[in-house]
Amino acid sequence: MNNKRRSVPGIRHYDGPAGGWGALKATAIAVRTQMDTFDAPATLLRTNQPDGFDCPGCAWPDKEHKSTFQFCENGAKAVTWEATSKRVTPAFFAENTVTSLLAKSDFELEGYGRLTHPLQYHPQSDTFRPVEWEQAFARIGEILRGLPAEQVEFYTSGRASNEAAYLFQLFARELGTNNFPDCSNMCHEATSVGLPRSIGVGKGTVSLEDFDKTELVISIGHNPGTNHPRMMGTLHELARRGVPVIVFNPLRERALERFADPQSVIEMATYGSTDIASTYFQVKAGGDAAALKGIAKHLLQFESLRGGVLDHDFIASHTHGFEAFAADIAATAWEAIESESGLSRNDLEKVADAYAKSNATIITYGMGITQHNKGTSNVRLIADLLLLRGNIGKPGAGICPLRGHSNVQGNRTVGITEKPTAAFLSRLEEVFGFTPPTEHGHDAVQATQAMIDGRAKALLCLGGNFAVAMPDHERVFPAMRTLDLSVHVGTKLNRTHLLTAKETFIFPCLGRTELDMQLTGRQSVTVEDSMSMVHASTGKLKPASPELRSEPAIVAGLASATLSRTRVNWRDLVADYDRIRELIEKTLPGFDRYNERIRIPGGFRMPLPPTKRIWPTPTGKAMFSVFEGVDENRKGTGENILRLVTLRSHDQYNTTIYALDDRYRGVFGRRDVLFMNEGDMAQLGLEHGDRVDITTALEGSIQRLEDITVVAYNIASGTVGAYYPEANVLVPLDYLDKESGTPSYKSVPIRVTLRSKEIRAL
Ligand SMILES: Nc1nc2c(c(=O)[nH]1)N[C@H]1C(S)=C(S)[C@@H](COP(=O)(O)OP(=O)(O)OC[C@H]3O[C@@H](n4cnc5c(=O)[nH]c(N)nc54)[C@H](O)[C@@H]3O)O[C@H]1N2
Ligand SMILES: Nc1nc2c(c(=O)[nH]1)N[C@H]1C(S)=C(S)[C@@H](COP(=O)(O)OP(=O)(O)OC[C@H]3O[C@@H](n4cnc5c(=O)[nH]c(N)nc54)[C@H](O)[C@@H]3O)O[C@H]1N2
Ligand SMILES: [Mo]
Repeated sequence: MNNKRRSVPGIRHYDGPAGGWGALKATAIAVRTQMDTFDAPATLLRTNQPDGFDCPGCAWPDKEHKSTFQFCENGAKAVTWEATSKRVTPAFFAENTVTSLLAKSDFELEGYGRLTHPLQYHPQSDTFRPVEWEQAFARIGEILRGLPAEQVEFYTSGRASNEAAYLFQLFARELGTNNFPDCSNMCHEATSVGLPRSIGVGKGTVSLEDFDKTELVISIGHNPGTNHPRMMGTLHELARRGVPVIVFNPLRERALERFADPQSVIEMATYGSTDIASTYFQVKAGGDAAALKGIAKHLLQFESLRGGVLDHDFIASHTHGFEAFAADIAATAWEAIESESGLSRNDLEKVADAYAKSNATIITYGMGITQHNKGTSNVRLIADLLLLRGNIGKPGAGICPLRGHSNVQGNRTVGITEKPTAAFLSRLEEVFGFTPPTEHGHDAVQATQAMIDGRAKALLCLGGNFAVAMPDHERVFPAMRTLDLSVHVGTKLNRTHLLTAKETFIFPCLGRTELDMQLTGRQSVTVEDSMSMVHASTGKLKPASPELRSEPAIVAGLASATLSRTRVNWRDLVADYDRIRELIEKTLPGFDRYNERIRIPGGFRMPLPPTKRIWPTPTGKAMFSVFEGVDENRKGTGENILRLVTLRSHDQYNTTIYALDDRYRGVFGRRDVLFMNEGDMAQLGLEHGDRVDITTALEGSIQRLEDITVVAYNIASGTVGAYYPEANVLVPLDYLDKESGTPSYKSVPIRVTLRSKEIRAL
């Protein structure tokens, strides 16, 4: 850090490791500000225990779900945020109009606490008022029956359990639509589309045991210290075993550099830490495809010079398309690779060398790969690199997409998809006796477009904060207001709830941590983690309010009030969730003896044929792909273009802002910053602390974000970073990966203009 740099309020250099005492302190603060300290320790101890609840924080697995409590700062924040003692009651809503609430920040809205009553919007008074559950269901049923089914959108956020998600899709399909926008469409859709084409299954292939056996990990475009903190334990162990961890990330993320394990007595006592990344490459945003192609190019060259690098037997017997892949790599020029990735041919040779020496390699990746114009092709390129050396379907090796929400993978498995398979639809028909629609439905961007065009009239949200999570708020927010009906099932108030339609309802639901009692007694739900392990989650806490209902109960209530000739006995299913699981077992593959196997601690693994080198692709082989050129994204128009990545801070869970700090990046009490490389700043005549306006630099774009403070940061040249969701206004709705529909949140061409040299006070 440059000593002469002027000081900017809230910006301080952070020198320590990630984790360590700072993490323990942050946990204590989360507990103190959200919970009764009496309940907190027991609640936290029940996270990810065989008879406890699944941590709502992330989808990283636990070893057999029976290890001793794994300390995790952000897991603790997620749990205490839900188990908070704060409440938003009818009295609160009577005092605050929707217009006045819309002026509050996202941080304030959720910070008011847990929703306690079902609510209906009253336009005359501009307030939400309590409503009886059954009365609300009846009115919603009436509206939905008056609409063509294709005008109704069913949005799912990935925290919903398998049981709730299954009932939700059943409701939609019996009504007659496959419109399933979901959070996965903004997240790992590139994985769900790309991996089936490459290996036949849209899921990762590694398990935790593979990390014990691996010889090399390449980590691309994810920030585990913040977003998958329990993964840090695994990375820490690897580093201690001397396994190289090679990182590709435009930002220097502290946890990937140095981490102090709060579970390690020695590190905690000595203020020690462990270096995580053996090598850290600050690739340009959107430069990974170029880098991956460079690594492949070196490998092919090593092979022709010295041989023994490619796994020829594997390629011959298990793959298809190698020649076309190799020809494209040979035709890709080093010049293009270097300029697009920002990395040198020599740097990439080091990676290729380490990769050629390793007998078992895992590649992990996150949003830095998927949220680009060619996210799907990026994912496939990662698979290609692994296939070259037979790194799929052998111990210690494989592909590891880091999922987002704790059950986003499970939601997809149980049928939340706008493109259902014919096999699944015919099973639904056989089991339930209604004919589900075969026409493909809408994903998240298509649903929004349908709302904008007036082709969608109702939006039902099973969790989430749809409008805020989406790009292009200037277009998405007004679209919410054109609807006849919006219905939200949630735990806390958020902005999407307040963008009211002609009629709007908010239904408060039980969270993961809470006791779920139904007619036959206490219920458990099930979830699937990033490594395809399905297990039970059982809440124990007293519900935040006696009025709350479970998500399955709310979905069933809506369905029975809407479908006058339903073939499903909704009430019976909600009485005992085992009955929902029986139906899942009957209609979907991989759930044999579902109820029996989730009663085994740790649960069971969904079938993953590629782990046995069985490839459910049309050719029966793993498929190499061809990534045309090296550009992952459209170039902007005009001069001085920078590439914006939108990021999560350490104190947020997606659109939920826990606090205004981002400790490891040295930002405190504010979020209105633009991380910028010092060379780029000098070139544009900008100083640390200057205030700028940002505009999107794509043809015809009008997106704009005003008054953002420039912060000098260790970030790849040409790349700038700002926080999600504030920066979502800059992402055009149609700036996306055409194959998967995923918005390109990590690569928006932008331009900055100086607004003021004056430093903004906090
Ligand atoms: N505490 C917490 N946990 C979470 C979440 C949360 O918000 N808070 N969100 C959950 C969800 S839904 C998800 S999807 C995951 C998200 O987890 P991540 O995938 O880690 O998501 P991001 O924070 O968006 O950050 C991505 C990382 O990619 C880097 N990056 C950006 N662009 C590029 C690029 O072009 N190339 C490369 N190589 N790197 C790039 C960024 O610098 C950043 O370090 O986490 C889940 N877990
Ligand atoms: N610019 C930019 N935009 C992005 C991203 C990015 O990296 N950059 N990331 C994208 C990604 S990866 C994702 S996954 C989406 C996230 O999109 P969403 O999943 O829609 O958003 P969340 O912020 O996770 O949703 C928070 C809300 O969920 C509700 N909630 C919490 N717990 C529960 C529960 O147990 N049950 C129910 N019913 N509701 C609950 C609360 O009311 C809370 O307000 O955002 C996407 N948007
Ligand atoms: Mo996500």
